[in-house]
Amino acid sequence: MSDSAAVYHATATAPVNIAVIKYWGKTSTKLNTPTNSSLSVTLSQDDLRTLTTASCSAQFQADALWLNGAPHDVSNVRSQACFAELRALRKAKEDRDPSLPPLSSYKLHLVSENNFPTAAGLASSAAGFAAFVRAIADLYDLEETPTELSRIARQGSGSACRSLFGGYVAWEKGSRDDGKDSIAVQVAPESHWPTMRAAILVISDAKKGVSSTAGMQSTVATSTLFPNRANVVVPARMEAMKKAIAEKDFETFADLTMADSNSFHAVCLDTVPPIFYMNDTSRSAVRIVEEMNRCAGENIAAYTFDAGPNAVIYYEEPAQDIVLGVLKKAMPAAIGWSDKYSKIEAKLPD
Ligand code: 2P0
Repeated sequence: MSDSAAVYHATATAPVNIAVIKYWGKTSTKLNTPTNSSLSVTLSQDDLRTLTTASCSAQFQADALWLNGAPHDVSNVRSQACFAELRALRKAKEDRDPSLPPLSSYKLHLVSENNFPTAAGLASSAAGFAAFVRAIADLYDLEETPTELSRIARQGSGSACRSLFGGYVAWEKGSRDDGKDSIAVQVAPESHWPTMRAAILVISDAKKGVSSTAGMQSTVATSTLFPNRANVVVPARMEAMKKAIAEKDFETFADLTMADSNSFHAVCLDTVPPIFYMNDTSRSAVRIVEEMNRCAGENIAAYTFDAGPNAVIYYEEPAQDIVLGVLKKAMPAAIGWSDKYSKIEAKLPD
């Protein structure tokens, strides 16, 4: 029986993920399907996560979202696509069991908070849309698997589909015209590689100049390097990365991670007009990690950069003192503005 005064609630969290094989390019902006598959490592929710409470009630007048305390627009097509898909699943459940309260017909209120500082310069859309979808799915008591929900989160923000899981996650681009097989799957749980660690080097907290959505569309339209990356380079790297993860082969994991970051930034540079996400300080971090690995005689650290200048450094726990020690010592000197330099060490989940 429904109760017109009742307010129904569910709370969920979703982690931040950092891609080691990058998503960059869409085959359909409407469906938000990618030109290539991608693979990410999920960071610890202790350090970086979005917490979202979803509520619904017959009393609510409109769908609404508050993000870190401020009202946020949900009239955009991406939020609307997620609402519509989740409501359709709930409606089907209510049709199967008419004793359920008709939550699919109620307006939704979402309250969302990040536990990481905005100054970290991290794109929060991945964790944000993943928590959005997870919280509503829990409110609606949906039985869909994380992979099934990833298809919905993808329509909110591509990288969000990978944040429905912990550990190592592949977003398989799919081949269907309707995008139904463009979904995320867990390649390995976090417990598979317990020594894996990530550190985030905050180089700038400035908002990025070119949004990912606009940047990738420009790259697809203009870069002559891009088709080779999407069709040849990345498919081979996806397989090699899955094998490296299965074998806990950090040497290969690091080679592939650094190569793919550099390939992604190369196609950005090859875009007309060129897109620069890395800056001189980012390039210093590249040189330091390359030199550290050369001196060690093996890869003890791997850098990767997303659509901004900040570095994520992967390493294994036994190398922590040397990797973070060298970075702490070298980076302030290298960048000369240590007051603006900060770091979050994000341990992966146990
Ligand atoms: C990634 N990035 O794989 C890549 C690497 C940035 C560089 O996914 O348009 O915010 O919302 O689907 O997911 C950023 O793109 O783009 C991103 P939309 P999204 O993590």
